[in-house]
Amino acid sequence: MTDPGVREAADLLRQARRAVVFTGAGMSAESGVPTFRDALTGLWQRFDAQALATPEAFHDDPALVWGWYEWRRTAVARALPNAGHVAVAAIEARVPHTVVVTQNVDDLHERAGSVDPLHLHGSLFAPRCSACARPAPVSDPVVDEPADGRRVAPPSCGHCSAPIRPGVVWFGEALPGETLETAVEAAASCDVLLTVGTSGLVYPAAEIPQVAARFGAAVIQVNPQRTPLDAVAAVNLRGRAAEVLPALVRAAWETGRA
Ligand code: BJW
Repeated sequence: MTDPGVREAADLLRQARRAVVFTGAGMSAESGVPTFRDALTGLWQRFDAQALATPEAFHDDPALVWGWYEWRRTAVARALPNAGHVAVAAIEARVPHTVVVTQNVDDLHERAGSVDPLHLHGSLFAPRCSACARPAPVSDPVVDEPADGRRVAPPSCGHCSAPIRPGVVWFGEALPGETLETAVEAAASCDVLLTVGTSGLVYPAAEIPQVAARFGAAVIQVNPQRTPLDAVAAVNLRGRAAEVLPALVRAAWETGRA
């Protein structure tokens, strides 16, 4: 029998005319990509991810930070989208005007079939010059990247010779303006927002479900843990993305009114 929360969420999704799917690191956890707040391993276990994801860390020790991102880029290149990513693409195909907004810097939504997800925090696959901001070529992921990671000096910009930096948004940096604006507009005009696998701690991204709720949308949350977004969610589904999202799609469209 379908869980009553899943049934309620499925009814909301089936009736939606505009939806937003808002995702965080938990979305990719079952693809083997660690969440941002999981303990780091290998060379990086002495560090806090929150301290590595800053312009100051890159300035002080570029090889440490570039090595960390190369290790993560290799891990993502080896990972596959999970059943949750596939379910998000299915929702997008069924609910008109669905916008996928992700905080993730991986490309697993795209590889599962989502069309142009909005990346609020950039991408592991869009390095740029730290000085002149020109895009830099993306090298092939290293096949024999050591499991424990390694320090790697960043390449130099072909134009101005400054170090190349990862194309992600670090703490203290502005999010890409147009992307954020599009995401906020989608949240303000949707009738359902599905938030998946985010701790809801990092701003301004965490505002997005709150904007949707403020403008009258029903917020559905998928997360095994409680988060500050519980307070705005009409339905809280406590479980993992790769299990709950396919169940939601089945309940909404495959088993009719389950
Ligand atoms: C599962 C699961 C499964 C597990 N299924 N679920 C207002 C108030 C307070 C502070 C601020 C504020 N406004 C701004 C700030 C400062 C700061 C901030 O928010 N700090 C907080 C820590 C307090 N924000 C910023 O600095 C932002 N910039 C900014 O505000 O600029 C202002 C400015 C304006 C104009 C000019 C200049 C400046 C930038 C924030 C950038 C965040 N970047 C990062 C790193 C990206 C690159 C990288 O990946 O290395 O983005 S930080 C990190 O957090 C990453 C993530 O996208 C982001 C969110 O994390 P997420 O996705 O929620 O992951 P986790 O790990 O936290 O949670 C995982 C969840 O999954 C958990 O809940 C699990 O339970 C769940 N889960 N398994 C489903 N299987």
